Amino acid sequence: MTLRALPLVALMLCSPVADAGFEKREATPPPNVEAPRAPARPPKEAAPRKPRPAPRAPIAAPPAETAPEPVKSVSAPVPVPEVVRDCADCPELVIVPAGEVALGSPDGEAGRRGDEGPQIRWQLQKPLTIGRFEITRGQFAAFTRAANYVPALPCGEFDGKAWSYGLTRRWSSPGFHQEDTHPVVCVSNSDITAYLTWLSAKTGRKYRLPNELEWEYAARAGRADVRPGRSGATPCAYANIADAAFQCSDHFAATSPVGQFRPNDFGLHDVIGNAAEWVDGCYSETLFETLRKKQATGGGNVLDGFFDSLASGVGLCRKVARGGSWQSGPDEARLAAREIFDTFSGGNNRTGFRVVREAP
Ligand SMILES: [Ca+2]
Repeated sequence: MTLRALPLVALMLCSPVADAGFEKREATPPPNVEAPRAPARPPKEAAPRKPRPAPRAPIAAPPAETAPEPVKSVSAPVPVPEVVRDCADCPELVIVPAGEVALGSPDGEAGRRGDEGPQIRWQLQKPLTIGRFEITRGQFAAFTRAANYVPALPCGEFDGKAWSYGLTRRWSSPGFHQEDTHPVVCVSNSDITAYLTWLSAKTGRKYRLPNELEWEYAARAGRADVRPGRSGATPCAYANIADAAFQCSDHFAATSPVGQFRPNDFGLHDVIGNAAEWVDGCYSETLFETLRKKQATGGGNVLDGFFDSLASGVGLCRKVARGGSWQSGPDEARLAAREIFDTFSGGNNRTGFRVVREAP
């Protein structure tokens, strides 16, 4: 029972079922956004799970499919960032300034795993234009209509004890109540790639996912905190999390409307909680150590090709989600936490994404 790996889907990819509609890791064909995709067949049998590290507890069990509770108001002033977007219904973007921040977590941080360090000083060398919010269900729905796109891969869900995958859960029916203003979840790598391709074509601008370093820089907003919020602030003012585990109440049992909670100092909302966020690239246990060594030898702080080389050198490109979700307790809902998934062939009902728009 852990959040760090999804072996069932990994094994599914190695089975004949993979040829019947499941994404193969080694072959990532460009998504066809013009024609509907045939629905994938469910796996024929469950594969045994490998032993897992101790789970990060506590974890919220999924809620019943009921309407959300009343929203708690936040009376303190909220900073208003400069917002840009490429069309009326395009994602709102904020411009994160260049600068330097410590990435990763210090040795003594509660809930820390070894792959969050060593802490490094990292420079964002050019401003980064990144989503103010997670992509919403309404935005994703508009894409599926415009592109006639039909996601085909299963969606995972965690019941508080174990993961399961099936075709009954999908972005439009993730297993709990959602409005169009909620972050889309149950999106796979193929789905996200198709969305980004469509949005780029629609706007004439290049959209992509942030990589891990960009994500953490933007999420930290220059701060070394465990999670957003000034000293003494309740986590429930900044994030939709497994609030009972934090001994506060955010009033949402599953996802909430994006922007419901206070932004960080760069104007980004929901960097912790609500939907966890897929980031670009493959997982490396030694990401921070590799960067530290490169910096120490005068090689700078850019890891050009690093993530791609991981994908080509190993059997599976394990994917990473950052920020924790509505289902995350204190260990996962941290700015440095890295959730790892053995494959990205299917999404899950607690993870969505945020976009980056590249400079012209
Ligand atoms: Ca919550």
